[in-house]
Amino acid sequence: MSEQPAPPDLATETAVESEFAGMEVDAPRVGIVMGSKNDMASMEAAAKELEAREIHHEVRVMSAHRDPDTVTEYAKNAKMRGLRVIIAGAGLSAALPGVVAAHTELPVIGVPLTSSKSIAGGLDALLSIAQMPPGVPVACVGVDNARNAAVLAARILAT
Ligand code: RP5
Repeated sequence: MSEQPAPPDLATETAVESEFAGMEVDAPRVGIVMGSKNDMASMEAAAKELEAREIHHEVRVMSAHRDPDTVTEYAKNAKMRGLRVIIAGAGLSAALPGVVAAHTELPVIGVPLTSSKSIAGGLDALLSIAQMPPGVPVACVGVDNARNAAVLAARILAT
């Protein structure tokens, strides 16, 4: 005797439907944020890499120091909006990746950037991003290596 397929669990289906209600089908999976429009020249390498891999992403400029409320709101809503990974680039006292990580459970990849006021070739930003306190991790790629952040984001999405 052939086995009958299990009847649909309507409660589960309804719960799943409501979870995805309002979420765009092609919502961005990766958010690329940076502390200044002056960071765009370095950070566009991440966007190019994601484009080449046909990974839907969005790009925003927001500073942890200059626009703290915007950063908080963005990070808090990121998961609900369908984002799976956030790439955050910043220079100098590069707080942006850490502040984003403080407000979301999504993986955050920090990109330390050089800027006109950097010291020690971007070591300031590198340490700001890498030296997160225990319990609030931020992955950190090399200085100005936004492309690697996108490659890592792609690998996270593939898991
Ligand atoms: C950081 O300060 C930004 O990420 C940028 O790398 C650096 C300098 O910002 P601008 O003065 O060039 O806007 O917040």
